[in-house]
Amino acid sequence: MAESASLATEADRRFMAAAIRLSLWHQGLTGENPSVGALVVRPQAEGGTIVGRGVTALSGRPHAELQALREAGDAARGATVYATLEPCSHIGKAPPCADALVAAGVARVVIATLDPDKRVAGRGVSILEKAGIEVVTGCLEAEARRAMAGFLSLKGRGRPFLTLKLAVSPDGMIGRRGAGQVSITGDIARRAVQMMRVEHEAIMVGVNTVAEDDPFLTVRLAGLEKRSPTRIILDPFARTPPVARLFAEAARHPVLILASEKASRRQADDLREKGAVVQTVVSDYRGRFDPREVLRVLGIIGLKSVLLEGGAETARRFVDAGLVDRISLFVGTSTFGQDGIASPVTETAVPPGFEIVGSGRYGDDRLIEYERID
Ligand code: AOF
Ligand code: ZN
Repeated sequence: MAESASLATEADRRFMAAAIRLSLWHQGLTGENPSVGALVVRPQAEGGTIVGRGVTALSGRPHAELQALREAGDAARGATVYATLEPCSHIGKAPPCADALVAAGVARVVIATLDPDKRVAGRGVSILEKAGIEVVTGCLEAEARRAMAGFLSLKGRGRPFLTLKLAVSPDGMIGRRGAGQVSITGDIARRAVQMMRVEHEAIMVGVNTVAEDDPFLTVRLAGLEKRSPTRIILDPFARTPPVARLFAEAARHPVLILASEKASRRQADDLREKGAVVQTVVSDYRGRFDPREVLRVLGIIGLKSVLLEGGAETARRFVDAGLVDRISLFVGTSTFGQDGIASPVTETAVPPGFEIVGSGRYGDDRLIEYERID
């Protein structure tokens, strides 16, 4: 993007970091809109005072800047505004944020990253500059882009950002054949996984995982139960058992089954009766999905972020197709030995093109996070 990061001061970076944190509040709750953070700050010698705050409202509107300006009122005149995304220039359900910033008489706007939306794409910046407002772009851009990776993926590639979560034993196994759900990590790590579910719009698994483990795939952290994301099952032949436990809460937390045109209509109807939405995705002659096509369909639905939770074969196919953007690898403490199911990713077998972006410890278990470097 137009690199004007050199004009960002240390104070600018501090306020932008606060705006990015604010943007995370509504992560996953703003529909196809990104969750943007905006602050109105009255500059002072010592940095400044925040007089207005805004985060994109639930379902996507009103936008962050309008709310921050509303809170600031007259104090916005001559102030600096921090926005994690370029203020919009298009007329949607509300007038453009860029026009609102001009009307409010702000003196300076600091932006983390430009908006890839074709209706905006630099026009927001031009409106501000034409009105004589000083504009700084690229402030904490990498951090802001990470915070809205889902939106950028959907707008730029037409598909959701895909995170693969795996829990492996130290000898690189993700389970034991025919043993159903086995514990690889402890309770603290399992809670961390539930938090990851909260942060994504959908969880995706292959049908074998449902048949063998019978998981709920919901969030069961006290107070966050409502944040269970959509549960997606890759199930070409509509063989998800209608008695699967995940149907228990289908009315509250959607179940989306992706089946192929080869699935029996009766079985698909049975699953619909259990509360699932069954959507057809084209498959090959063996009834296998092309992972690219799966993500394309999920993009059409408008999903910005998906957490792929297994099993091994499903994970491997998305990894091999180069479609995984982030890997969260939990490593437990007890080895499995033989009859284990080998993980497609281990600490010593990381797919090419990934680098470590973070690590942590959850009880006795470790988490290593990798991201694709493009
Ligand atoms: C902003 N501030 O807080 C957000 C923005 O359907 P609409 O009218 O809400 O427009 C959606 C587009 O607006 C979305 O694709 C993105 O480009 C931008 N989102 N812009 O100025 C905000 N959430
Ligand atoms: Zn806007």
